[in-house]
Amino acid sequence: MTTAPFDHLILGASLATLDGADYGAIRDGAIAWRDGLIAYVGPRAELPGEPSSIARVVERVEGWITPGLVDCHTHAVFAGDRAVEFEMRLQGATYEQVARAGGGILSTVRAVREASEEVLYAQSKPRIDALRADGVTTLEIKSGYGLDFENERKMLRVARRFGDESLTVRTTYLAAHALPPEYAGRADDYIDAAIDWLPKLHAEGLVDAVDAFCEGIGFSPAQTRRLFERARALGLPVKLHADQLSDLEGGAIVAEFGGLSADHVEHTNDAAVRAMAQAGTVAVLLPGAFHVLRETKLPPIDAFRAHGVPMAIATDCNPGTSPLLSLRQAMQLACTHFRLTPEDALRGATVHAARALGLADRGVLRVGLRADLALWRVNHPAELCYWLGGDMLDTRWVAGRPH
Ligand code: DI6
Ligand code: FE
Repeated sequence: MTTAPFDHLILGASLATLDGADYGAIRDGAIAWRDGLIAYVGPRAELPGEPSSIARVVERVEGWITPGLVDCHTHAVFAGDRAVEFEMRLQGATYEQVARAGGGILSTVRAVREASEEVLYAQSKPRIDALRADGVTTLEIKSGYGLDFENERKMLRVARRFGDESLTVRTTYLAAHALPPEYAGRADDYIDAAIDWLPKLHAEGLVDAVDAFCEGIGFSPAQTRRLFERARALGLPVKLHADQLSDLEGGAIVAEFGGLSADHVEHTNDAAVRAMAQAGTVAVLLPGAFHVLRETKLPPIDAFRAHGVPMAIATDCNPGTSPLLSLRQAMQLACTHFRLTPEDALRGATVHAARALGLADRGVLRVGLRADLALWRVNHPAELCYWLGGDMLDTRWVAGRPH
């Protein structure tokens, strides 16, 4: 008896492979996988042999198949919410004023510290479920609302629990997010502590990357560099909340460390863009935060394009500046606010986002890569960036298994 070369074969859908120009589109396509890896992707007409003889499962579907979406920047694990702060900002308070008055990130820190691990998990789960329901198959989650060893650890443990066979989770250590009240006036001491916790959490297998909030209301470039040096010594990749509210050379700092990504980047200057291009650092655009904060300073999209810096798009799902539960919606905002094309936005939420996480095995439909796919009820992939809201996902497959 001969064994079928494919576990699973899908016929009939159009494919946005993102491998090549014009979405890498293949109409009336076929895609097959074996052991969780793509084994055929191409036109149906070029499939070798009878479908029923070459695959154990043959499905006929309609719609468009894209790579599973990758949300490469979230703070989706937290407790409580900040709706009151939203109301304050609508009455004229700025994000920085709210933060300096003890609200902002620190109000979420209080809620996270009070929550047990179970409560933190239960409160975060609906958000993770919403992101999954809109096509996310790989999700990054940051710590950064614990700001002490036990509570950063609690956040990372909860984040890890969301990772399973139906969702890849990458965790990022963001203890350098805000200065906790017990360290008021002692930011350097706090960074020392955060540097000290990192190897312990890494030894527990809880850390995939290291991040910081380099900003006037966050940490200085010098403090960021000290943390990054420790990350480098441990072999951990870095990324950074860079140049969101002001230009602190954040993009250049990440490039200096050969980092994965500089995120936000509204105020990043031209020299830093060039440094990012040289280092292969991805620019992660977060249009949800831009939208909610009613920002007007656009990230240097043309410069990123001119210098060949890949642009990723993420939700930045967080309780303060981006309570955004759909990566497709972030793609829509990237098109409307930043004038990305829908094709660029889709690449931003797949292949470039995977790169921002250091993952080279996904984000494109190509033989040999993971069979992480999303099937959408749309007539054209641009529709993914066109609708505001709605329910367009038919099925997601993660490593070849439907979920
Ligand atoms: N920038 C952000 O977009 C989030 N953190 C950061 O440094 C916002 C986090 C929050 O306001 O809770
Ligand atoms: Fe963020």
